[in-house]
Amino acid sequence: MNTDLTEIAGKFQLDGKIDEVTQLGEGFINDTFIIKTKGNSPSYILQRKNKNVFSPIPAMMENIQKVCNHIKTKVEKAGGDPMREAMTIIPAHDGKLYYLDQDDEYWAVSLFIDDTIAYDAAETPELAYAGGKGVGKFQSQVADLKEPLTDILPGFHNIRIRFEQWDDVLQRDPVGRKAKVQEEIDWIDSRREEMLSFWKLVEDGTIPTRVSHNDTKINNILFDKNGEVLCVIDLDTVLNSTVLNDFGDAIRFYTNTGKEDDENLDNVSMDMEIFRAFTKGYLEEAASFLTEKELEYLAFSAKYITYEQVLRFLMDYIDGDNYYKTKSEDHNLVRTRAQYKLLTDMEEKFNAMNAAIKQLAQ
Ligand code: GN1
Ligand code: MG
Repeated sequence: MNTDLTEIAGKFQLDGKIDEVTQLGEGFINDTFIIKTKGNSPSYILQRKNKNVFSPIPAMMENIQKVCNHIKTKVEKAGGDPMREAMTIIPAHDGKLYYLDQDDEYWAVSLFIDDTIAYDAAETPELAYAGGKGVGKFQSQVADLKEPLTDILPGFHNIRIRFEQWDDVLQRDPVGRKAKVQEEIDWIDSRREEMLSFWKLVEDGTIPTRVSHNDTKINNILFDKNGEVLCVIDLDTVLNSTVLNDFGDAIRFYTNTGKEDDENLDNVSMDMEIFRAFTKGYLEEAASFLTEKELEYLAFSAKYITYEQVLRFLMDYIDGDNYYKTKSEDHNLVRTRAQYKLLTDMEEKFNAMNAAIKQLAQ
């Protein structure tokens, strides 16, 4: 990338003089950097937002700002620190929530919250419990956000729309990979009706639509040094959808005993102890607002989101790897198989998940 990151950072209303801008983490979607400043001034997160995924970016930034402001008000009322317990978006010098560079790329900046820990895996039940409380608390903080958010990701967790994309990619087979993955394609097709019948309940309002985060993997949460959740980050995907997406995606990520792209499928399974711990924390915060129908489908949502993830990785593989950043030619296929292994283990443990939820919800 030839972009001058310091110049881009200079377009925003930062405190202090910029010292250096360096890459942070390896996101699948956006490019993320940290801006260090001289002296005692704060650090910042700089992101190039992926305009092929989120569209339009200005509306996405408005969504994020609405959610941040709403949470800040809640935190203040509860006597907390709104600068640490909610994200702070830093506007550009012209007041916009983003900067558009000469290559038509969108950049955004937020305050870096220091003295926090981001985990890549839920190593202990204690951490999973704290994460569950974090996701539940986030949902309860935004539960009364009445203004609708702009849908900048049409069909994100909507399996009906995913199937439209799926059918289209399979029909096009743009890079000739389809014939190699017939077995994997059957995994998707054999569960189509089951998944659609769940989504119908969201479409007809049986399962309510609320403000949801939609990308609740553990590294999208900042923990404080005592292991408590401080702040939920990565708000790009906040949407009006079912909150079951958040529970399901968290279970997909937290309970996996292997990696999301584990090549050794023996490593991959669903850890029921982590499931119980996350769910306990989640229900402590969320049970008061969840409806009976939402509770009834909690365990199913873990299967739903994991299935969707199998579909998305496989669809991207067949499409020629246009969506997710990949590190090898068959990376998306490796991810597909690892997530499918997780799905089949969830299917085996479905009754156990439901029993645990029943007990914890009492
Ligand atoms: C992406 O951006 P990141 O890494 O937090 C993706 C999620 C997937 C996840 C898979 C906008 O999340 O939906 O579940 O990768 N985000 C988007 O790890 O597509
Ligand atoms: Mg993220």
